[in-house]
Amino acid sequence: MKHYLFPLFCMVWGATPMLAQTDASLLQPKVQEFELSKNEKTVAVPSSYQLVLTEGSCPHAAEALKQLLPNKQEKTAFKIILGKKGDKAVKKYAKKIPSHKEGYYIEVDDHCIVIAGADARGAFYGVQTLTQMVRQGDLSLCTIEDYPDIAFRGVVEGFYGTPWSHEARMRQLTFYGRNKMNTYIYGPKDDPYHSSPNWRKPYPEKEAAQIHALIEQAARNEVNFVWAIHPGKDIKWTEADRDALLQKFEAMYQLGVRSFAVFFDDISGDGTDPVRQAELLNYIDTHFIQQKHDVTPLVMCPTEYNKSWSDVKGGYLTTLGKMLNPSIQIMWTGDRVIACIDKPTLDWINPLIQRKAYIWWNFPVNDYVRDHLLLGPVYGNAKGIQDEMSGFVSNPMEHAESSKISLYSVADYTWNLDTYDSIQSWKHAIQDLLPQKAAYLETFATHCSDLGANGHGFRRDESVPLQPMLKVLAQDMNTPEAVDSVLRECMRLETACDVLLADNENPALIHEMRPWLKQGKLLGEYGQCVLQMVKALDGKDAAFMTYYDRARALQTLMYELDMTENQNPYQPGVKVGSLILLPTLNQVYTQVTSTYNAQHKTHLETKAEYNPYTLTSDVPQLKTQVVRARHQYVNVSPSNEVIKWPAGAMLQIAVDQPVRFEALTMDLGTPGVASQFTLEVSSNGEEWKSVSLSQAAEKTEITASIPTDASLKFIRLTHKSGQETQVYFKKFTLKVQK
Ligand code: 14T
Repeated sequence: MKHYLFPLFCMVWGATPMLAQTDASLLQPKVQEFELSKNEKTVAVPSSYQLVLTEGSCPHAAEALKQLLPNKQEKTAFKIILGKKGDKAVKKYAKKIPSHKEGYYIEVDDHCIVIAGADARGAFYGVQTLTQMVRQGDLSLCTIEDYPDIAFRGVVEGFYGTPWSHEARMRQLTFYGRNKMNTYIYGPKDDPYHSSPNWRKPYPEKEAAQIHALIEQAARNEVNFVWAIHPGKDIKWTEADRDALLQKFEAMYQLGVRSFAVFFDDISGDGTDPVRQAELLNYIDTHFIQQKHDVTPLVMCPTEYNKSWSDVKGGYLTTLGKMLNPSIQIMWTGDRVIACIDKPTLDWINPLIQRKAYIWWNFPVNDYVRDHLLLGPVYGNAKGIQDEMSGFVSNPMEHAESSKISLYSVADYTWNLDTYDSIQSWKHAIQDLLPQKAAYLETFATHCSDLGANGHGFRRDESVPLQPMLKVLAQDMNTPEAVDSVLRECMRLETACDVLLADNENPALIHEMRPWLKQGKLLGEYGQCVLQMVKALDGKDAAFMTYYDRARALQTLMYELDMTENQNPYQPGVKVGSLILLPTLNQVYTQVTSTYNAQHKTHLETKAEYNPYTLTSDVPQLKTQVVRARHQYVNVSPSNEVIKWPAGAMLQIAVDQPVRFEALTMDLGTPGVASQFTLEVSSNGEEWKSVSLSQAAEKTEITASIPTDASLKFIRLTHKSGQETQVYFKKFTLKVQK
């Protein structure tokens, strides 16, 4: 039976109200069983108390309790009893403690609080729950039975790009503890000592000291610090490399690591052999993991880590499933690299690997859409599948603080799948991250959640509450209700961005979001201008022209921001509201300006923004890549994947006005591969002239200099060898002259 008491108090924007009693619906993650005592009484948070516990039994829980209620005294009537199953202190409550690992039982009555964990971590989680209750105000007399639905819950720092800073990681670990996540897998792709070739070497002193500090911080927060190694790019299947790996693990063990993972993702060549992988992992399991008696089960990430990349007949997954020791966990991202998880996902993979998949959820990671910040709700993972997975960890953005919006909800989902409510959880996350300015952050995040077009085809909804009015506006811009509500929302967005830009409550968060906040502010201003243009259309005064001039200026400012901030080499730029808000505003801008031109016989610019370049391809993995013009350069976004390029297939870029193509630079990842391709240019798409490609020996870069011709509109690259080839697609940059 679940009894939630719904608050009589409304949430007040920007402030956490003090409740006179406990609101179970606000406890995070949502508790499994909450029962109010029949008398519905409350008790004030004790100003002093006597602590009853078995010394040393739950040190982190005891420490957290001391932080919460420092005023522990010997002789006070009010008691707090803290312990774990088997402790004398909680013997009386033994039957009430949930049998699940990491579960706990809480009982609050008017002279005593009991926190009894199924284990030490459960007791720590009980204290976290009590902490949240205390922050709400008086405590309702109640009992709580709580436990996680999924055994391993948390985060895998597994993205490409700038690894999180040491300070960011320290803050993350506290956050995981507070939200009952027990796993942090350390595997940043850009840490040289995690991957090839330096995985064999010990960390230098400074890095080792930092990792040691992280391990201590993880322990204080009851988080397993899982250290991952990524050896597959250059591993030799020799005893020497096997021993090198074991030695590195031993060195990490000496530093304090008690949980280990081996990643074989994103590699090609010899490292991908499943028999060798399984032999190595079983060896590590038998000779290292099982020998130490304080190490958690080994985790591995397979090379075929999602369904779309799996060749079942090739037998990779089946081999791992058969050979790997049963205690070794196998990670899985789902049906695709970026996918949400449901029952069919697990029904497909679990039988193949003969165990429950350990989910690596690739959200909110944005390493393939770096011009977007993903601040929206966490949704799309199924309920009712808790018993089919052994773990669920989220791969976040390189923006650590901003990722907490999603991570809070991942904690919520993985603890209690069936009561998970994505919108409610998202609102609570925002409240938790920035309590004083939550309403503003919510407004901003509402319009900053989609990923834009991307090669993985993974999208998120955006601007949801405003969508109905945006759709009305797009159909008929002369609908006053729609004009006014969109105008008001744009004003709200501008205000929100200003308030957040000036805010001091969480400087690390604001620092990460700054470029997007600036863009959001411009977008809010732009929206207001465009809608004022609509309102001024019938006016007899000069207002229209003023709004028009400002709208044009704001378009330029948004473009300039996109060209100057967050200039990473992958997806440079800063996008906000790109799913529906900005496109709708641009459409209204075009319409209103065209109408004005027709009425006044003027020639104002009607185009809001457009991309003269289009990409077409019959290479399935390249079809959805994005082509962008920046200054003199036209770039196709690179892909992290191994591209299977069919025989005769091509990639074409077309431009809608003739230009002069100067040169092409590309990187397909392999020396000598240029000879398999032809490059051609055309002015009409029918007659083609070929251009020679050059590639220096041993180099992966390919260049072509294109003979002067100012009338070109097409350029295409065709694979001419008679059979499919595998390449990377690391760079494709065309230099043009206007
Ligand atoms: F190991 C994995 F499960 C995994 O997802 N690996 C990477 C991960 O590090 C990265 O952050 C994530 C999102 O981009 O996707 C995987 O990276 C890729 C994705 C590809 F499509 C690497 C190569 C790819 F071809």
